[in-house]
Amino acid sequence: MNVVEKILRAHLVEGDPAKDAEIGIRIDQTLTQDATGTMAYLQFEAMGVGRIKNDLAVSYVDHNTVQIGYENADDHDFLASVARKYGIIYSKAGNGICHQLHLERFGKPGTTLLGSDSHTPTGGGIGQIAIGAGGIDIAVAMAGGAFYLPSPKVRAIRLKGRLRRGVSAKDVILKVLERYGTKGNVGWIFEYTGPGVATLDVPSRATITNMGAELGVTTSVFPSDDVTRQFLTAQGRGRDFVRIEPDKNAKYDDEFVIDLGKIEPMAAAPHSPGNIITVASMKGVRVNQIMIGSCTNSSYRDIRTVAQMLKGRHVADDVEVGIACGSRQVVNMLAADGSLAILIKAGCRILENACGFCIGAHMSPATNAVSLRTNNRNFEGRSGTKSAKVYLVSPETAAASALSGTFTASKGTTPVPAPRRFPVDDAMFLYRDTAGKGVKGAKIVRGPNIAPVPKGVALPRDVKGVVAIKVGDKITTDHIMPAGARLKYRSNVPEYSKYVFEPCDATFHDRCMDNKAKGIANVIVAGESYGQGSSREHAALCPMYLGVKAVIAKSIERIHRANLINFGIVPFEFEDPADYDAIEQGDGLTLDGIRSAVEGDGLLVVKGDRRSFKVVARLSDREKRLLLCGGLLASL
Ligand code: MIC
Ligand code: SF4
Repeated sequence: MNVVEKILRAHLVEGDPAKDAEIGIRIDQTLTQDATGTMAYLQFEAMGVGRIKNDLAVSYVDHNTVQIGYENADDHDFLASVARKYGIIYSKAGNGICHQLHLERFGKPGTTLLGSDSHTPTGGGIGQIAIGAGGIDIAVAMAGGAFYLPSPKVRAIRLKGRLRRGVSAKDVILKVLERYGTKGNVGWIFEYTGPGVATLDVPSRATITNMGAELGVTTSVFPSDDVTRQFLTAQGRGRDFVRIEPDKNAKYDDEFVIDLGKIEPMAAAPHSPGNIITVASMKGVRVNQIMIGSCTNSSYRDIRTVAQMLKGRHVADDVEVGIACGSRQVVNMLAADGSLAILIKAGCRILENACGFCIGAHMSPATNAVSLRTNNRNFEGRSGTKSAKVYLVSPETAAASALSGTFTASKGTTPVPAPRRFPVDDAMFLYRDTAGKGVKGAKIVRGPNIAPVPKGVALPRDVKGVVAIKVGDKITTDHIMPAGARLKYRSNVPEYSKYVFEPCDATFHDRCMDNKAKGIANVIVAGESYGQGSSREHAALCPMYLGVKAVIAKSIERIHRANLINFGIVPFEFEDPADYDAIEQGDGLTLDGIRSAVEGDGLLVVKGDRRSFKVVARLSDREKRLLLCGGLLASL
């Protein structure tokens, strides 16, 4: 067996992984972050379970930490009170970014982790099957329920050789993205294997599995080997180590070989993590801003590397350089070894160890600026500046470019050795003593920013609708439900719903509310790979609130498709993608017999104003049940 099979088989509760159908797995650990967590816990509360039923649940606060106005702070208080009541560990704002912290302090090889954040696969760096999902799926897992996924196909990414100086893990994952792109990978898990694996430390492995999210795969995983053991031992968690390696004759559905020694510094050009170029091809082009950090590249290894490169030098006059570390542990280590002083002296702006710039919460670049960033997404406008050109690069490229003020490939620096002992301080993880048990009768704190979760209604027999919006290919959940300045409304669905599709068409909300008032259903028409990116279930929940009953797309990405079903929106695909061209925004659509189509084989003939066309929703029995009663919450 390969690593994926070993872990999935040990957690299987339903289905047969050998068949091309849905399987159900037991979830050992869950994580949430504040921006998706409030909704996840409101839904958990609505399930009426007295305390968590899985092994470990951690609630992190890392996204909404800017606290302009009362909303973010209201959310934090709510999350802390929920954690105490239900036996969840609470990570205070300032402790760090969920994925970095979970890797450091909780992730265990051979276990399953479900997180309400698409970069949860960071845990794959220590041999964990770590999957991103919508908040309500996390709520179900905390209540002891299974998580369902299509039985995965496994691709071996066979690594050989060793990286050259100046080249690092970010360049490896950009190479994989160059080969496989950001669409068409739904249902796959990428398993890293081969002799090159042993040359990569845990933070590097985690960078690679983290950004596997951009491929749209279910998750990515490395084996758990001596390097993993060393990392866990240095974190004082040697007891959590188990060895999990593929059998000698392990089989895979496909294979891709990468010679690490041949990789050169790479970049993802605007506006997709799949637009891959080499740094050399941009040599000399001026850069205005450089942001280092995010859950992809914010480990001690990464920031120490940057400090070594900036030592005794100063960043170019006309660039702005910001650094956000992944955790308090990282900051403490940099403070202790003098790196922090080097970075300050070099003219870097030291930011809070949180998501911050990555989610467009602050540090937006200037109009038309070129911004080099070590994070994982460069969707148009995500930085907060629509006209900015964001390139994703390694910490080495970022540091070399900070010094020159232009795109510069790094010549490298002395490799940072894996620390023998990390300074462990868990003081900002609260409620460890009541973890798993909770405090019966504890009060939940609910400020005015915490609104109740709306419930879906049963799917009607027929639907009379209208194309409320027609969008193109690769529409991300950042297009559907923008973050940045709007992020603070995450706990208030009626308010947040005002911004659905704001980056594409700010009139969407009003149009939908008008239709809803007239009893006309809203339908979204989209191209390929609809719903890429973030796990935010609000991209389904808010459209549900606006009366959206169906999405008709050429193809839909995994997490978003699951979220649509969880909120009672039918995810149809065109039988013939060419029909997409024959539909316009504003067209009337009649979906007669939609309920019996969902009950049956998912096939439906839609009557449009211009002509009729066929759509299909391929659904498991479980998914059919959810859709028929109006979503997961309505089904309970
Ligand atoms: C992201 O990187 O897009 C986010 C913000 O972390 C999201 C979660 C969210 O929208 O809250 C993700 O990756 O799932
Ligand atoms: Fe936070 Fe950015 Fe990572 Fe999302 S991708 S979890 S916003 S650091």
